[in-house]
Amino acid sequence: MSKTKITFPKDFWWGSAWSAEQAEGRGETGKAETIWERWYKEEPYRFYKGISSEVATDHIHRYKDDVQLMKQTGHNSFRVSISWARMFPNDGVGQVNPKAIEFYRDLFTEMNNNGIKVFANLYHFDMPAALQDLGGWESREVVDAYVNYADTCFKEFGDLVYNWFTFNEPLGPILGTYLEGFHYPNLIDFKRGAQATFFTVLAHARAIQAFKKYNYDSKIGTILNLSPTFPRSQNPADVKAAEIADLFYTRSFLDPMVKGVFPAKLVALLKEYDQMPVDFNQDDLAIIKDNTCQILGLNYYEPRRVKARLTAINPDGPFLPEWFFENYTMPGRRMNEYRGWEIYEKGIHDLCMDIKDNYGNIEAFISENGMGVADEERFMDENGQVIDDYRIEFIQDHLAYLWKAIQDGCNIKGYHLWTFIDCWSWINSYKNRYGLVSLDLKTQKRTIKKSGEFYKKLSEDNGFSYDVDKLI
Ligand code: BGP
Repeated sequence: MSKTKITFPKDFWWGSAWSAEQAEGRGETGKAETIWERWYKEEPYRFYKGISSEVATDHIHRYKDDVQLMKQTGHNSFRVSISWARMFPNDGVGQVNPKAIEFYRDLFTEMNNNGIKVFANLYHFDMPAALQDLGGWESREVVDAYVNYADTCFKEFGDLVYNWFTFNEPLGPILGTYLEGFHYPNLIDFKRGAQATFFTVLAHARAIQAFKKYNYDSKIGTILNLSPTFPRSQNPADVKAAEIADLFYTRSFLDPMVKGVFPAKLVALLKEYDQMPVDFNQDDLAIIKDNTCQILGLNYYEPRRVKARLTAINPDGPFLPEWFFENYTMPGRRMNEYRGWEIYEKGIHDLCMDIKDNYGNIEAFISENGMGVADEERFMDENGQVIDDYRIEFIQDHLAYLWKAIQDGCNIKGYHLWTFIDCWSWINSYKNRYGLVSLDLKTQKRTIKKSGEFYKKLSEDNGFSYDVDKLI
């Protein structure tokens, strides 16, 4: 086994990401209730160990120190999300909150002054609850409110932001809210989900339309969670199952947001099953066509493996994508058992190649990738540092395939890990820790993990030594 130094392109973006609801804590600026706060009040037992987002990682009070920690862990860029509920504390609409503007301007200035580029995302699962009551993403009124929020952010923070993003993982709230029951208000209704999908895409396009009038140097795009889809076998039934799963989970947002059109095969399938959204028109479609991504963030965690259905569907049950496939458990797969996700590092290469070959090789970067591990105190040394060699290995193995994708011509500009300091993970709360920096929940003390030290060196060296013969 011989190791060679693999080097990334000049000015590669090394960093990480998190979101407002997961990190900031409520604070004293004033903030509308979000769906997460509402849901916690109604069903606290749905959240791991009953922990809410009330305090989270208390970034709202500790952001100056946190920026120093970003530096100490090698960040030259970092993605935050801006809280819609904080910007518009009156139910997500009305007067903008001067205290929220002050907070984000201070944070972004602090980051810039420390050599950390600001990647600002607008929507990361955190709908103001009052707007959810109006129908959330099923409502045109909510799309209008979002565009107003987006436009306000462009105006107030445009001079401080390097890259903008309209949404993080827009598929997440659709799955969570309408199909799988892990986002408030937990409806099971595909057709309503299709409407919410359409309006999410419209909101994205209208935000880009609003952004263009400022003529900033920065770019705007979106962040998608994409799992390359693999059929169990080349049996035509398995291949067809994989193609349909891929339409639902990969092409549904990727095509309209990057190419400006919905995939014809998906539309035909929804028509056949009477699952098309009801409210859409030619003007909407023209806006979507004309306002597509200038940059794309790729969140990669796991592959999707599927097979043809073994059992018949219940025709009286609600329509779901699973009518067309079953998930396939590949013998011998490696798992991150804490999160229940397969570890398959080559998938990052396959994903990037798809973007190169089928999406015009649009400028892209890995916007999330990471490994959540439970009970990391087990791995603490006598100084309280988490010795997370498993995370370092996970990062290196993925980066090696990302490097290969770049050698193969992919237009990849950076890598952001999920996450910076351990943060609140929705219904999983603080169960799985993902950070380069550990968090003591009782004291809010932050301690750089071994992976945080590794990450600093990685960023300084713009690469690392690896046995590239291992790559397939
Ligand atoms: C992504 C989300 C993040 C983050 C991450 C880890 O899907 O964009 O917000 O939470 O996944 O997943 P989880 O928190 O569910 O373990």
